[in-house]
Amino acid sequence: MSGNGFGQLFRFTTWGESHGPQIGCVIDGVPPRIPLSETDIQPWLDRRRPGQSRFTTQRKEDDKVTIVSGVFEGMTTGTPIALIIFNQDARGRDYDAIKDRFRPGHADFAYFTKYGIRDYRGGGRASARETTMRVAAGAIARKVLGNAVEIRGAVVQIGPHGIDRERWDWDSVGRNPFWSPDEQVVAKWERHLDAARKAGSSCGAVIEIVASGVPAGLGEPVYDRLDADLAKALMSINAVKGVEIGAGFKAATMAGEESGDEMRIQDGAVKFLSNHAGGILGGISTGQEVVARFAVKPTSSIRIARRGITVGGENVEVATQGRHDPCVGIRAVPVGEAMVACVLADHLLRHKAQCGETFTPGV
Ligand code: EPS
Repeated sequence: MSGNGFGQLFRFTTWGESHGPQIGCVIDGVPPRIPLSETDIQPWLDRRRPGQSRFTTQRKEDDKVTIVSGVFEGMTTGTPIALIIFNQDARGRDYDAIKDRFRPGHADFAYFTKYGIRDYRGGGRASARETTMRVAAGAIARKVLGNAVEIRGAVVQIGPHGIDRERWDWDSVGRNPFWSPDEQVVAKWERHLDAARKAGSSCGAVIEIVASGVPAGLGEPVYDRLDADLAKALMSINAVKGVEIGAGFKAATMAGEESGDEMRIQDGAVKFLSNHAGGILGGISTGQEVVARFAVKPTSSIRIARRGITVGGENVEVATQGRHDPCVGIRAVPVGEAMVACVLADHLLRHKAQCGETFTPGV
């Protein structure tokens, strides 16, 4: 039934609307005795927060999180962890003009068709505001995974302009407003975004998430393969229209002898000579970096008038005011990282429950 929860052993459920009073989540299944406080969660939320550059929505939220249950004297107790954030800059009236209109490409038509009622204030439940709590859950997932697992993300394409992978530098990602690992593409992206913004338009993006230090053995074949769960997790993010693991769609163009990652034992450990599999074989992590990409469509709430319909069945023109990201894919980087963290934490707990510690061949 209602799909507001994600995961099996590490399970989180989010609630709240974009222009309602609060948003929150409950995370169940977190092992006891993990040190946890708001300071473990806040820095991740600060990376996603709106209003931090001219290339994102100008809505100002401080996204200050409070832990309201599941932690005692700085330690998780094994009981549900509840988190809450108060919306500070909600402005539902911005949407009065479109309360009876459906925006082309927006979830509002589908929500109304399904439920017969919708919260028209912004995206309501379908707003990027909801992703705040995914990031909060992801911060706790990172604690479950421990420091040996590192999950990082970057934007690799905005509109039609991709990065040059030869220039990939993780240190660049934190130095520009686009999370680009290629500093030289930034000027081009700036021009593209400024033009879209000024025209009242929007554009899409591709984000890549890389998780290193992931132990071999995570993933539950055949239906809960690690890659299947990652695809679901990333596809569940607002505006995502495509997900790839490793070589992804390019794998279909490769020959067998090129695609399969060759293996060697080196210094008593398994070494793969390439990573087209994205760190996953048979739905199970191999110990290589787990690599996933997802495509975010252009924001559908735009100022350019487009053909839409009303609740009453009239043909109208729809233009959206309000504060929108000209490219919501930019702020999807911390969200993608968080979803990957939640999937990995869930599968770590599931793997340990069935198999105990990991068996590594050749060691
Ligand atoms: C967004 C539009 C606005 C933003 C939102 C992203 O939301 P709504 O359509 O619900 O009014 O302000 O971002 C946030 C509030 C947030 O916290 O991420 C958009 O179109 O991209």
